[in-house]
Amino acid sequence: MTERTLILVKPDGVKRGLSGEVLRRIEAKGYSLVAVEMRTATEELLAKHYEEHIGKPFYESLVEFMSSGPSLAVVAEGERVIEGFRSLAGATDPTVAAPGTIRGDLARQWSTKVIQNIVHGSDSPESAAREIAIWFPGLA
Ligand code: DAT
Ligand code: MG
Repeated sequence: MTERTLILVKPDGVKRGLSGEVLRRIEAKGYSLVAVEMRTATEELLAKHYEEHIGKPFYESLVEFMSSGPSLAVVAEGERVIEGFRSLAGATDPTVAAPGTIRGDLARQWSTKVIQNIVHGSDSPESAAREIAIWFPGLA
């Protein structure tokens, strides 16, 4: 069944001029872009987006980083796109993310405080539906 996922080019990716490179990889893989919008996330939006991480030691610095500048919010579509984009993105820790992935090729650790890893991708159909509703409330 064709599905949709929520992808973010995070503030580090936008600042480094990598938005186009991420969109290029999504399209080169064969997925369709459904919606694309530049947005600066507020603390309130991030509390919903990162609900599962509230209370963890890195939560406050994660919110500080994620609200530090614009992100490019993207909805992409295709057969198994949720799993497919997670594979394109690579492992959470950019230092050891496999070469060939977005994080493995383009990201690295800059400080011990927060992991900056260029992209977010929904991790399940439930997360995708929830996150698309948060970032694109107008999208059916
Ligand atoms: P992912 O983005 O791969 O789904 P996640 O949902 O576990 O990873 O975490 C969300 C983000 O929070 C992640 O992209 C980077 C940051 N993060 C996760 N674990 C962290 C940690 N132990 N220390 C600092 N930042 C962390
Ligand atoms: Mg996650």
